[in-house]
Amino acid sequence: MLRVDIITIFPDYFREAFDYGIIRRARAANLVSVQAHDLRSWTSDKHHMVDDRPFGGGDGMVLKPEPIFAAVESLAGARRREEIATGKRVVLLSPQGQPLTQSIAADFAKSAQLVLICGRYEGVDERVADALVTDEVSIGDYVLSGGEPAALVVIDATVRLIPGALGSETSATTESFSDGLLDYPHYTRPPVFEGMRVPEVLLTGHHAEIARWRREAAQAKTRRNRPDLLK
Ligand code: 9WO
Repeated sequence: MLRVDIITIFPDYFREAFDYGIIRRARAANLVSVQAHDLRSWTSDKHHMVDDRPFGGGDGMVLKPEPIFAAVESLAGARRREEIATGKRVVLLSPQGQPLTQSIAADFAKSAQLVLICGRYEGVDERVADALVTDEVSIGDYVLSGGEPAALVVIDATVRLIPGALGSETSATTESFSDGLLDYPHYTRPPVFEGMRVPEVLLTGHHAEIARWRREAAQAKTRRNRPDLLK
């Protein structure tokens, strides 16, 4: 069973996020447990302060290190990266992280525990990334208002790769990225919709021809939208 713990100042953001589709089924099958925790519950001052002003000046506020270290200590049993048990990962979602890939998600799916730290405000005290985090991960080159949407993306990509999480109707190996290309185009009925025809070959039942069409269509799509994947 993979245990996923999310550290956030907005735990309610995740309230219904895991009640749908593959994640819901994986939870029901005890393949994964997911829990969001309020960072403020690891503060010790009267006002439950999680942020403070940046050293060196500048706009906005920075998430303080103490509550984050305390949260990871209570959730993963360690206060330093070196003390984190094998199979546990402490992940900081950040635009400065390494880009999330299918291979990183597959790695996460094999772990015993994922602790996901969601940043807010202008950023997170760098001592978290330096001394506590095992993986700093970005979901793409854009700025979000916080790490929460990125945590959802990481969890979704990860949970569906836990053996048994996908139904027999879908196999993770026949999908986008497993062969380094984008997925081929899909069609269903009707064969003609507002004058737009489904490619004739898909209606013929010639499986070898269909496989060839799909391979070529996937290549064409990849060349147009993601030429970087072909190099
Ligand atoms: C903003 C910014 C703008 C220009 C160059 C670098 C920059 N970094 C940031 C930044 O770190 N903003 C964060 C916004 C502050 C903490 C909350 N935010 C955020 C974005 N958390 N997580 C993301 C994110 C984005 C993409 N993938 C994973 C996480």
